[in-house]
Amino acid sequence: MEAALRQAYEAFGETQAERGVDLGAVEERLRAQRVETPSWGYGNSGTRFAVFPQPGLPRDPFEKLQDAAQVHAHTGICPSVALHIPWDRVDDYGELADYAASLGLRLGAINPNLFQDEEYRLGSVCNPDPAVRRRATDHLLECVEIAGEVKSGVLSLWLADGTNYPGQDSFVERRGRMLECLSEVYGRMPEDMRLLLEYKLFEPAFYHTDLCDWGTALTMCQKLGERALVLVDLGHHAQGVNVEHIVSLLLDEGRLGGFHFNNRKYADDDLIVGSVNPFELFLIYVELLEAEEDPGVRIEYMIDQAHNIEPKIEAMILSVMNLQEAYAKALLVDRRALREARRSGDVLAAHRVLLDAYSADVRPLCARVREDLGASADPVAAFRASGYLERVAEERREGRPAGWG
Ligand code: RM4
Ligand code: MN
Ligand code: MN
Repeated sequence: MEAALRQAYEAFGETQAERGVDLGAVEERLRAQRVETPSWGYGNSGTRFAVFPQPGLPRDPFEKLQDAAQVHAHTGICPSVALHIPWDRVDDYGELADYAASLGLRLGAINPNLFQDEEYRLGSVCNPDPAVRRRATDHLLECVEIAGEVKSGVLSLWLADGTNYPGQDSFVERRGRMLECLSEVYGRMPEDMRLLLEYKLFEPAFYHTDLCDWGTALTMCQKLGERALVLVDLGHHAQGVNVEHIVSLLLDEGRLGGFHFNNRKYADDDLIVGSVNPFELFLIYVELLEAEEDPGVRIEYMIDQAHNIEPKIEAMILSVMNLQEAYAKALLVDRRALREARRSGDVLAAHRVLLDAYSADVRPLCARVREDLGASADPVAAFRASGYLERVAEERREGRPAGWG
């Protein structure tokens, strides 16, 4: 560790010791933090209007894993990668899993794609045509198989189903169709597999969305069974919705399955995690602290991001660093003082307990933890200095970059 950083870390340690913080325990939890990155975050993506090409993009799932391995090497906490099928379809999933292992990675959540085929114009599992529902269900079953082959215990499902015009279809019938299809899939999942159900307010449908919020997702999960859990994507709510409250409610119901971290200003913007609203991220982690201490609780922490103008690997690294910092700050919350302030009705004392933790500069702490993990104190600088991007830009000149096609 550089001298200046070491000094900053020591000063931080002294301040926290005065606050009664057990720094060893905080560091242990930071070392155990895990974040899964998405294969699709390394390939091409764009807005509705344009895709801006970048040099050195991966051309297949194997190369996406190479890029993900860079993120893990520099941050130390991203050993797994989510796949999107068919974007990441390969002939031999065992080979892909072995390749991941050779890079020090493993394959994570399997994400089916029920939104790009022509047949899904009126929806997938909610489609009025039983033949289309059959096709959608078969794709989900294929993804259960793949999850088994790559030893991932997670099927992560987002449905684009919805309608564009009032009167277009029956809400209730659509819900029944969804339940029927998902029940078949749930029934075919092995005992140790979990189904994560992700909701989203709108888009691509503009009048109604079949799974539009935590309530529609939660009630569906309750009907399916206890291994069906809700996934919260931070960009999938109406403006002003209190996401940390939703998180606490789902935890209390034992139905919080995981996150898709990203950030937004307006809608599903898929920006760098913590870039627009870092305080929200901190507050979400505050809600998670106690639940994480329950050994029965398993939450998948995943990033779901699309980088349109920013360099992809660096953007992913920055997202992970922002997650580390948000978690570190949450771990500094004086929970005893918070409980006391709440009990005595001291509104501002309670609020200030949070502000006190939030305002700490945890960068030296996170740098130290990353070094302990064998990663980089300054991941972005280290990645830039490594020359990786220049190298792959040269190696990957030929062929077609992977993307949402
Ligand atoms: C959706 C949703 C899904 C993601 C797709 C690409 O908005 O967030 O999780 O797989 O985008
Ligand atoms: Mn998502
Ligand atoms: Mn999204």
